[in-house]
Amino acid sequence: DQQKMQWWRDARFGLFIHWGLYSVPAGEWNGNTSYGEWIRSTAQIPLATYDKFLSQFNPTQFNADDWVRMAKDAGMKYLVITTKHHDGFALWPTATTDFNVMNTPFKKDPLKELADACNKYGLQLCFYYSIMDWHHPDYLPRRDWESDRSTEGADFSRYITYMKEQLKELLTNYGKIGVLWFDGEWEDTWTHELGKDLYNYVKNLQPDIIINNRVDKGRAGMAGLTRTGDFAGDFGTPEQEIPATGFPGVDWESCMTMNSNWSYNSHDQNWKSSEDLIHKLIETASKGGNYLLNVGPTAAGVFPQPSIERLRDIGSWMSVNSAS
Ligand code: JFZ
Repeated sequence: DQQKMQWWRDARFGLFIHWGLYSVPAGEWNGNTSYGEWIRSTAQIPLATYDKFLSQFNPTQFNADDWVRMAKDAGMKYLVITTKHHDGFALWPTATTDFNVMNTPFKKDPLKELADACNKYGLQLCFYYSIMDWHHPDYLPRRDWESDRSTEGADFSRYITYMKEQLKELLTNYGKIGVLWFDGEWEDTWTHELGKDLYNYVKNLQPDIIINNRVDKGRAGMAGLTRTGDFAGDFGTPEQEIPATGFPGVDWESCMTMNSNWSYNSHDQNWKSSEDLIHKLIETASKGGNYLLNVGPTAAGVFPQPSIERLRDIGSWMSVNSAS
């Protein structure tokens, strides 16, 4: 297990990508411009309305090679992409649901293209996967405003089978996956036992995969950073903050976005400066953590220009100051 962590400990720096159907409204709904990847929940969009984004997801400008090269040039060693966020949309061709990328005008597999580009540039491809799912009929609980979706006949154990089928696809069709980055574990239906079981399931499919602490219950953020007790997960995930000190003997990763949203929001111009981002990378690395820096690509498939500029600036600094 120490062995399998080695590449990740050496890596220090990775790219987080939030990209999915929520990129289509680009943060805006009914005149409110403050939304991100939570838009279906926070703007209370009915399922049938949200489903219509399927026909509008057409990233004709997507070029996996460009994305991975920008990460590589910034000095990043791995890439974590949202294969399925809380909205339940699957960014790959899956046999488990129609709610997937093949039913968009794009009709291609972005994960396959990213896997090829990661192989080419020597980055580790990693997958974000949300346990919470606002689309699947067997996922519980419903959002409290969703009176149009009955819970009658819903069976959470069937949802677990569904997750495992999806994870089997993700872990058998794209070669070696570096990290499984779980999220959305905080609702009452998720338990410590289910978390341990899912951890073991993923490990059986790829023995050397690294799994974050959000697979287990009650391990969100800093809570999971101590290794005492019976917890599943290989590293902790404080968010939007760098802890005051490191945690000797504990692996952790700080994830952070460049503006105020994880997914693309055309109105969000609250960009951190390149200098600020470089300082945060240095501070995180100096405390023994990894830095996972986020970009929210547009529905057309491109990185926002301010993100491109910041990645470039970080790369310039890295080319002078990093060891490899
Ligand atoms: C989660 C998601 O809900 C969010 O949309 C985004 O993907 C982010 C990276 O992860 O949000 C969280 C999860 C955990 C904490 C905070 C926000 N936490 O542990 O403090």
